[in-house]
Amino acid sequence: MSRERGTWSPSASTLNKAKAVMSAAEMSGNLYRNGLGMIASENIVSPMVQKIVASDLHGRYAEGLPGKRYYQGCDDFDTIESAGIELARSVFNAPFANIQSTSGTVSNIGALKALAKPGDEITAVSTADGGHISHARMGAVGLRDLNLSTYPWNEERMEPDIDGACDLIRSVQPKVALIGQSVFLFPTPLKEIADAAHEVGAKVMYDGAHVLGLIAGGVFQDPLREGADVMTGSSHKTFPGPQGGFLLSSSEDPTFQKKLNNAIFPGVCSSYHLHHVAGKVIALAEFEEYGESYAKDIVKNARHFAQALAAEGFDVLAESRGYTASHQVLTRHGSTDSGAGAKAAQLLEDAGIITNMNMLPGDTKALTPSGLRLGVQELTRVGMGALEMEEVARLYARVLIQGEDPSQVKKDVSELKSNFQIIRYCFNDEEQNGYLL
Ligand code: DSN
Repeated sequence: MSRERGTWSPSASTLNKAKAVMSAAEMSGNLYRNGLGMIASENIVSPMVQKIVASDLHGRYAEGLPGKRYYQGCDDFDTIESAGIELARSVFNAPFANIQSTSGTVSNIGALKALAKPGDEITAVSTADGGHISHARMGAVGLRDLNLSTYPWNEERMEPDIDGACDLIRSVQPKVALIGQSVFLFPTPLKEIADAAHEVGAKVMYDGAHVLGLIAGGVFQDPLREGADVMTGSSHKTFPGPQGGFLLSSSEDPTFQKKLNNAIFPGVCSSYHLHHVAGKVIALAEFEEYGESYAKDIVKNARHFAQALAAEGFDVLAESRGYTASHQVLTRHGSTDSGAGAKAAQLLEDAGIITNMNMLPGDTKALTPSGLRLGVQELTRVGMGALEMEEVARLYARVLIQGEDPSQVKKDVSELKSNFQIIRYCFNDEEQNGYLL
């Protein structure tokens, strides 16, 4: 086919492929609009964030820091990023904030670049116990060629065994003591670990990806005051911004701060998705206004949901600790490595409830785990409370305990969700209290 410049009309098959992609994206949106999004690492962004993410910034470049750029045309973006750095410092109560990283994992790679050299030792939670893949040799830790030792795990308390972790740190003498998980039910007793780490000259890195909104909302723990030197995190989980990352520090030392900034650019990012940075800034402003009540409501809902699931007959982990102190709830659906978690997740999806299978203590295979990890941050964001948590637990029971046909349950899921179509905890326009999904 000859293509005259500027006049190319795509062949039907190319156009159809693009249309199929557009339609798949719309259907994905409908899945969540009519269903219950309960993946603990996801959230929905406010309409103002959606708008700025779709702005002209999506195609622009910036490198460096505000006022010190390698490209022209950045003055307005400098205003945005400077406001964002100030807001992040305030929202996370951090002397240092870098808001450029494009994901939590990228923040982790950057932090590990700043804190360690290839061949150094690192201690972290194992992926089997809920550590993130970037804490493992298969991920960022391996990319940086660090020698990993993992903390012993206290299954009853669902946290590192603190004495064991401190002993490990004292014996391995790592450069980095990494704390934090993707399965994150309870705050980590950080002070003891930080004391042991600092005693052997290690830096403490806290991965707050999942719980960043809860930390900023003052309802989880305060890592930067409890001994963490650096805190990394995602901007799109309990912190309800667009996908991206943060790198924060308790350090006032300009040389260390420069090292952290350099680790992101030029360390691991060239340009850094300016539209998402701008979205993070709006989300930070919204969080400053509404974050505290959002965080409180998330934890209240998670506890209530866990109790309601237990009352329905589910095996909910960590009963002795009140099930959860975060946005997450863990349920066991069969024996170790049985794949019961995968089957449960599929049945729930057939009923319009979107979750993820998850390894629980004892499981060794990521694709056939026994459990589910559930998050209530998205349901909370559209205004669901205690009554709805009970209703959702009943819907789970109909599918997974009573064995009802998921397609029947799906109708009631959709009916429930139809009453929760407004995004809360964000700036409103003049006509309505919140925005339609
Ligand atoms: N793997 C994601 C999670 O769901 O926890 C985090 O990157």
